[in-house]
Amino acid sequence: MAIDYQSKIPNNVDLSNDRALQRALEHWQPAFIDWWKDLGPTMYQGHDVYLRTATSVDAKGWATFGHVKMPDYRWGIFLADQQKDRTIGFGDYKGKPVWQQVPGEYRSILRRLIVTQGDTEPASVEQQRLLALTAPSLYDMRNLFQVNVEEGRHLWAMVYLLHAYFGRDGREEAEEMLFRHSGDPDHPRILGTFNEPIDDWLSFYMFTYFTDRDGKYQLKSLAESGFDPLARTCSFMLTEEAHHMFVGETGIARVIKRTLEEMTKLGSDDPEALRKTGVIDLPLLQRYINFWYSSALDLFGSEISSNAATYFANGLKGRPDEGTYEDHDCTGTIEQVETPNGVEEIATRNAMNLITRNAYIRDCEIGLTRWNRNIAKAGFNYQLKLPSDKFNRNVGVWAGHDFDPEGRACSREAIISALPSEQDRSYVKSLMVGITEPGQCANWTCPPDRGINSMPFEYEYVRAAA
Ligand code: BYC
Repeated sequence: MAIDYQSKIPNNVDLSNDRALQRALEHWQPAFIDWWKDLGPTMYQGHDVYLRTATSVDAKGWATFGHVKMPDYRWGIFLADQQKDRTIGFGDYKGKPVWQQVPGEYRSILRRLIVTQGDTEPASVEQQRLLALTAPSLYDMRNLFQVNVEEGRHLWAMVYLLHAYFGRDGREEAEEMLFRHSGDPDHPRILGTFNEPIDDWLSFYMFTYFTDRDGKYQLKSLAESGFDPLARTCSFMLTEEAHHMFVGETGIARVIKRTLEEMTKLGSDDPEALRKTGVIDLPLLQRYINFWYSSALDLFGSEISSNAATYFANGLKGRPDEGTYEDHDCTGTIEQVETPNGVEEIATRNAMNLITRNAYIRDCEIGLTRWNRNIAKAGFNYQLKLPSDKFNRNVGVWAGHDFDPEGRACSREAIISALPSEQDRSYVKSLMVGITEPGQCANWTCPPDRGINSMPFEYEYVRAAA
């Protein structure tokens, strides 16, 4: 169905034919806008920002670009088109028609999955709210805002499901989404990483590379769901997610490119000498990778999980790209899972978090290979690496065990020294200066190869309202 932009809430779910739901969502809308104004991007709410907005949910007609004030962004409800005769692709109900309503016996687990997913979206906006003040260019500032408005829309996606399919409890959960806040000691966000501050741009690029990529893999798993409205909304969210990971990958690549320029000029990779030129040395970058990657691994839950087995058995959450697997039942097979007690044989259904995480890890490697190729091309013998999955873990079988980035048992101090130090963080913060001249770029990074939507880097992506 085409997107209806005439309604107060843009949608392609025929909202105007369900007055009760429309009223409930119109009631939630001002609370969302208040939250956005209070806890969304600071300072720039009145500026015109060059944003893309969804115009259609198919691959061809996705987006339109134009200057918009963020509070006027048309947040709405967009689901990928319904597939005719879709059946459940895995678990005990494989081959049965997908559900258009919530099956009563799975109501509370489905609600929990949707709430956990939804909670991350406003969390990330809150985490990033001060970043615009130190944006390294207007291009970057625009990308930050694009990511933020789309996370806001992803919240809308989950709130729609809660309102439309979970009655009063759903409405209460939707309110809670705006009540919990990232880092709030009394009402924190649900998952660990989403309470970590993101107060410098290196962290933002790491977050969009590693944490948004967890988002991609979780959404891919939920896009397989037998609960069809969840599958359809996650399918469309995935199309928006791709740009966020692009921001991370190219953001880190630009930092590396700039550092390599200074390394080449100096003929040295000495961090001290490089810091005098105001760029980010590669060992510091590695420590940021160690931090954000290990935190992202925690987001997959435990390697051995009866929750994950239940989700799979009941057709609620599959594996990413479920269609590429041969066995969609997974009852008669086992996985070898490494644990502190040695390798254990675990029923495949109980190892779903690990299987999803392994796909994620392979995807993470792609960026590292590209970055390392550029380092080698510049003639330097340094390789960025993903740390071992045992390093710095707070969730799962390795939580509470001390392993270094190579996966060797180590002292607590060795872990701490592989993570960003206070000195690293304050050095990175010292580099953060807001650049608001079109076409200018902070010294610690460099302009991208191309701008947004064929516009040049020099374009005024963010401007004061006329
Ligand atoms: N922090 O069996 P376990 C995104 C809890 S990011 C705190 O090990 P399970 C985005 C767990 O809830 C993607 N608690 O794990 C990115 C459970 O609690 P209960 C977000 C954690 O349940 C950037 C207990 O520990 N989407 O979209 O198999 C910007 C034992 O659980 C953590 C989703 O996560 C943690 N890290 O899997 C914006 C998808 N990990 O039930 C957005 C929905 C686990 O005992 N969520 N716990 O009270 C899920 O599928 C699952 O909840 C998880 C955990 C994968 C997170």
